[in-house]
Amino acid sequence: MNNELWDLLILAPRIATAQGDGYGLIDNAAIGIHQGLICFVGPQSALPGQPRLLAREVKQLADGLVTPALIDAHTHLVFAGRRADEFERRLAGESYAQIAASGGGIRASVSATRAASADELLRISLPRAYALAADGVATLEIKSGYGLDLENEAKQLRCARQIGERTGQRVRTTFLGAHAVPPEYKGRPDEYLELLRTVVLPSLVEQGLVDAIDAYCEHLAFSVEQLRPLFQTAQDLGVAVKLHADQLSDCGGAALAAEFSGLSADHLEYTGPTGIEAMAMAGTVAMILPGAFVVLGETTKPPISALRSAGVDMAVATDLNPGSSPLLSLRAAMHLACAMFGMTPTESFLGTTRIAAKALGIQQRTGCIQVGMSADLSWWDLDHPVELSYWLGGAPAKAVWCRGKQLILAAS
Ligand code: DI6
Ligand code: FE
Repeated sequence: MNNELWDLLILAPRIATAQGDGYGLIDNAAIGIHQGLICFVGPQSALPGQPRLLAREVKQLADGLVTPALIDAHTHLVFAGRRADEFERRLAGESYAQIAASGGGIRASVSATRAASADELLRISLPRAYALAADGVATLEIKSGYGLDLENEAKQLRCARQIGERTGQRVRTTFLGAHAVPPEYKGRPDEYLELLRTVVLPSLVEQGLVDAIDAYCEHLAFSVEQLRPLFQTAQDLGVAVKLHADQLSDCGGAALAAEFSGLSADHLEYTGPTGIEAMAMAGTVAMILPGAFVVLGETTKPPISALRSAGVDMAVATDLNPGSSPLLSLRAAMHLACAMFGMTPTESFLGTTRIAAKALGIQQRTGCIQVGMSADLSWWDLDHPVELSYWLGGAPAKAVWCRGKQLILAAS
C-alpha cells in the first residue's frame, strides 16, 4: 500500500468552508483527508491527479452540502432527573427565580445527579450527545455544575469525557462548580467558593478533567466580587475562563469575563455598553443562547447589533440543560438566533463553526475546512448553508466525520 495515498477523498457538489467573512462556498469541490486531518481542499479541477490515484477511498457525493461539522460550545448535557414539572409551574405563572428559591431549579438537578451512579449518569446522558451528533455536531462542550462537591463534579466531568469516547465526538469539559450553593453550604456562599478555589478546582485540574472554568454570575447565584478570586486562581492554574453573564440582570458579568481574557461571555441579554466594549477589547466571544430566552419566556434580547458594531464575534449554542433550555438541536438554536434575535444566517453559521471553535480555544484545530485542520465535517441534504438556519426541525445530517472518522449517528 502506497503510504502517500490519502485515506479518503470526498467529492461534493458544494461545500461551505467557513473561511473568510462569508460561507466560503466552493462548487464541485474536493476534500482530501489523511490521518484525521484535511490535506486538500479546493475545486475538483485543482486536484493534483485522478481521484482514484490520490486516495485509498473516494466518496462521490451525488447531492447535498458539506460544511465543517457543527460545534455546540455551551451545554450542560450530563445530568440526572428531569424538570418538566418546573416547565408546567412556569406556564402557570411562577418565575424561574421563585422556583429556584423554593428548592427547585439547579438544586433539584443536583440532588438527582448526586444520587445517580456513574454508570447510570452515562446511560441517561449519552442519548443527548447522540441527538446532537444526528444534528451535525462533532464537537461539544459539556459543563459540570450539578455535583457541587469534589466527588460529584468529578463524576460529571468523567462522564463527559466518556461520552466523547463512546460517540467519537470531541468533548471539551468545563468546571462549573460555581453554579449554585449546595445545600450543605446554605447561607455560606463565600465558604463554598473558597472550597472550590482551594480544593475542588486544583484537584480536578490535577486529574486532567478541566479544559475551562465557568460560573453563574447572577443575582440568584454569585456576584462579580465573589467570583473574582476563583477566576484569579483559575488563571494562575492556566485554566481558561468563561462566564454565564448578564442573563437576567446586568451584574457586570461580561466585563468580568473580559477582565480575565475570557474565551466567552454567555447569554448577555442585559449586557450594556461597558461590557460590550470590554469584550471587544479582550476578544471575548459573545455566546448567544436563544433556547433559555424562549423557554423562560424572557423579553429582553441580547444586544446583537451593538455587539456586531463593536466587532465582538458571536457564537450560538444550545445551552442544553434540564431547567432553562431542554434543547436538543443546535440547528434549532441557529434558527432561533436569527428569528428571535436578528442574527444573520451567515453569523449563525460562523457562530456554530469557526467562532464556536474560537469560543472553546480550539480554532487552530477545528471549525473550518482548511488544510491542516481536523477532518470534522457534516454532510447535509441541503443546497445552501442558509438552510441550516432556515429549517426548524427535519433534515438531520446525512453523515458526520470527527477527526476523519465517521460517527455512528444513533446509539446501538
Ligand atoms: N444556564 C445555566 O447554567 C442556568 N441557566 C442557564 O441558561 C441554569 C440551568 C438550570 O436551570 O439547571
Ligand atoms: Fe448554561
